[in-house]
Amino acid sequence: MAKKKDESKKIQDLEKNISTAEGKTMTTNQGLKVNDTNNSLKAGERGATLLEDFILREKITHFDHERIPERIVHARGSAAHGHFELYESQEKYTKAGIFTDTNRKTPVFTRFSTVAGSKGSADTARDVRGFAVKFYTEEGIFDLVGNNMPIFFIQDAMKFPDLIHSVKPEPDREIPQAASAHDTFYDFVSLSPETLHNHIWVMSDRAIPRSLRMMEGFGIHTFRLINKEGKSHFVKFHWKPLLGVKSITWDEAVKLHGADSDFHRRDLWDAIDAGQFPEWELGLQIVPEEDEHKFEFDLLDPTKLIPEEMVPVQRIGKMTLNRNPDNFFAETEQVAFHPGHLVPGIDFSNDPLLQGRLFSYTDTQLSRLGSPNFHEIPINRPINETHNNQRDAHMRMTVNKGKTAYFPNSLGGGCPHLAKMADGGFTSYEERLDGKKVRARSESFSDHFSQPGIFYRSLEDWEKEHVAEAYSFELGKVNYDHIKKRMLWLINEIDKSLAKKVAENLGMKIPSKIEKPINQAIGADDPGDKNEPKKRKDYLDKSEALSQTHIKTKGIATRQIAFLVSDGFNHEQFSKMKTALEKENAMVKVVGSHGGEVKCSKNESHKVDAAIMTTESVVFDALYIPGGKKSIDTLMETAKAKKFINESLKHCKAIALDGEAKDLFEATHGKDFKDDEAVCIDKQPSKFIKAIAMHRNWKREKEAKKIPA
Ligand code: HDE
Repeated sequence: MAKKKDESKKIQDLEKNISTAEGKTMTTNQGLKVNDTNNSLKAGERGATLLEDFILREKITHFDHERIPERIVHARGSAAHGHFELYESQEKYTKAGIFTDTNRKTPVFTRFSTVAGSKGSADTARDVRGFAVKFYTEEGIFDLVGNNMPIFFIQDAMKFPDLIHSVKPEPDREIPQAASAHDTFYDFVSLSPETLHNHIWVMSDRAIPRSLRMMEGFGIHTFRLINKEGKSHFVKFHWKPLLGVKSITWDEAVKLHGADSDFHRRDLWDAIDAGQFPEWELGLQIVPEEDEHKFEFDLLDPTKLIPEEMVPVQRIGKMTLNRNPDNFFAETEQVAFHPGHLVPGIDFSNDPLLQGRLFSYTDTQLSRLGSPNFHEIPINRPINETHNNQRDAHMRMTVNKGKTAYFPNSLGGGCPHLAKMADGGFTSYEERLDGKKVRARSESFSDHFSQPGIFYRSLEDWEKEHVAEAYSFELGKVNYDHIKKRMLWLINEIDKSLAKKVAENLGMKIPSKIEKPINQAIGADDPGDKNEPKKRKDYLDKSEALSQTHIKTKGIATRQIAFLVSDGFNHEQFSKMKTALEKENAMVKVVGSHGGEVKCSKNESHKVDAAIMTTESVVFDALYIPGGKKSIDTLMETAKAKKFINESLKHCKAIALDGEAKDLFEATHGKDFKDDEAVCIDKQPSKFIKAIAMHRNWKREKEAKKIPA
């Protein structure tokens, strides 16, 4: 296959395995030409099938074994290829080539995922999103395996199976799928206060993103950067999306489960397909070693973030995703990430969660991909050569030549020989460690209320409201009062006003005390134990970076705008708006009262992208309805058209109306929102563009919530 010039080294590498059947003859896996793939070999036309039919046997056998185990967590994912470019050398902190060489365009493969649901679950579940980036560097693979939230639920890897068992469907009935709103999860959370910080993020809109392209990513743990002189700095990794951080409402998330359960997967694919490549800047928070203990929290505690006010995020480069995979299974499913895939210049910290992960990721590939040779699968193999004395095992692809598979050897000329440090040999950071062997947790890990408090206080009122509603929804699904009481007590420790709202919604009282100290999960059963949760400390009132409102974005590129029309719509208004929006790279979709084509006032035919009965308002960002008496008369009789308007209002979206469309608006709850900032009646397209760029007019929400749509 001819190589295109701009293809990365990784794409060129993958091409060795890419196969296309275009113009080719069908064969068996053994290369035998096949002339009938529809009928098995039989003893007579109506007779029994013969065991000797190797063509049937091969086809069925392969099919019987097509499935591999889905990931135990992060099973549902979507991925894309791209590259990473560095703005400025970071040699002060690290010797890693990707962070020092500004001439490189490092190929990446990035997989986003939900955590709890199965492979076929809906995209808009309330959940953390995985954000895993595989860098194919010249020095080997570097995987940055993070999430879209900067903290994790637990502090020690030992608790991971418990956390996941509690959130996954309950083992007796296998219910609920891809949802945390159930008894076992809240039983666990309410007994493990270390979960509260990540949990409040999950209750926020960060857990229901508008798009995978509009979420931040975080490495979470503290890592180390090591420079040429061997000096180490602590570092936290951040991904900042250039499209900003945007979310949908819970009502939309629920409706999207049915309207388009592949909403995020489709959105990522379509954007890349349309040449609208999503971009993220990589940010670093650097902490000098000598500052390790200057914070109110422990840098090794993965349930804490470093507020950007304390350590600013320095943006050092940009990742662009510009190519969809060719084959979901071969690439997105078989890609194997591991936080232990490192390159010289980057190293770990002693974060006990990270330390456990270092074991888990290779281990899980053995059952998921079936062999220690998973690194040979095309999507997983590095772009630089690999040589060592590991041999054989299931599905070995490499044909290793020679007699020797041991070191040292003289028969193989001593090869592969060891790398000299000057030639890029890896060495672990020489950290001095002095301590007793103990199964314990540091007391510096026992503040569980302060950072959830900072997060909540940092939110705008509309975001706070969503958090309170999410807690109320989730706890409302819990069947046991004692679990809800424990949760209310804990929420009250985070923020009294939040607990009050949730208690009211649940029709319960906030308990003034609870029967037992809550930290049994790590053995802190007795009052006064060092791991007993400490009282909240308000060392920071707010952190702007935590609210979506302060994350500025420009433009409306890739936003999906529904143009609701029927035959006879006003051509001039339609065209003026369409041209203006498309100039801004928004995606205009014609939603017709019927499928096929609609005729405008000039009697020209326009292709319908979706008939109104096949789509829903929730898949769009904004709504435009041009005038035209005949068109509006038809829409007036179409109940779904009114539902479109009412729902768009309820979800605080931008709406524009021209001419007679006003009458239709008047016949809906729109009549109460004519003066709304994001409702544009007979206005220039520029006003609508501004309204779409707001993402949502949250100021409308309090009133709009009353719309029974
Ligand atoms: Fe994972 N995690 N994890 N995790 N994780 C996996 O590895 C695990 C944790 C994350 O798109 C598994 O290949 C343990 C934190 C992502 O393929 C498994 C612990 C963070 C993905 C595993 C954690 C993550 C995974 C399942 C606690 C954010 C999907 C399949 C010690 C920093 C990667 C696989 C992809 C996947 C174990 C905690 C992120 C079982 C034991 C913290 C994004 O190995």
